[in-house]
Amino acid sequence: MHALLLIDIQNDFLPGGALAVPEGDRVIEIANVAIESAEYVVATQDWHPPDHGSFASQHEGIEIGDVFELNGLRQVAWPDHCVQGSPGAEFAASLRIAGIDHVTRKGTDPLIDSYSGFFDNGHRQSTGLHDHLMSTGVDELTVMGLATDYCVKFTVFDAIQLGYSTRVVLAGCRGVNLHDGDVDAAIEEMRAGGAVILEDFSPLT
Ligand code: VGL
Ligand code: ZN
Repeated sequence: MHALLLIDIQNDFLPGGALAVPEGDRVIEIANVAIESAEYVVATQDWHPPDHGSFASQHEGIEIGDVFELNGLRQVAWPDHCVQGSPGAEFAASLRIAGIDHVTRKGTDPLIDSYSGFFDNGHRQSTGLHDHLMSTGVDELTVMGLATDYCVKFTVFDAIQLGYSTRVVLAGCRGVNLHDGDVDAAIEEMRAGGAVILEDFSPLT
């Protein structure tokens, strides 16, 4: 079975949000069209405790955008974002939320970040998404959402490694581009890894 996998379409990643992705709001209408035609829809939700270790605010002398070591892993320092229960962590208001069949929350452990919807950044713990998809009979994924160069990219890498046939719809993705070229590089890495990269959404069948 085929599923649509929506990555982190949350207020904090939209223009005006705490970790605003340029044009992040543009993905919503594409996601809504995709939800309409999808057999099954899963959404990930970045869901951090207020003291999450990826937040620059938790570390003396570390500024937003700095790279530092968190629990043995390379970590980008982010502004406080997607704090559990806060408005910024909610799905975008205009997203067709009623069409979402299952939500996977990630980034809940304060000691480790989780860009991928499947595992934390150290592949130490799974989020349960793979088990859920397997038990639902999902073997093909169409992925879109935010941000192309972080959570979309790492979710796609894991999806391919886990054996899912994986499509990425670029019109439904936007990236952070902390450094010029990050988004283009992410797209090439996903393609090289085995993802089918599509410019625009078109329903299967
Ligand atoms: C994300 C940075 C930090 C994302 C989440 O959704 O791509 N990026 N947390
Ligand atoms: Zn996050």
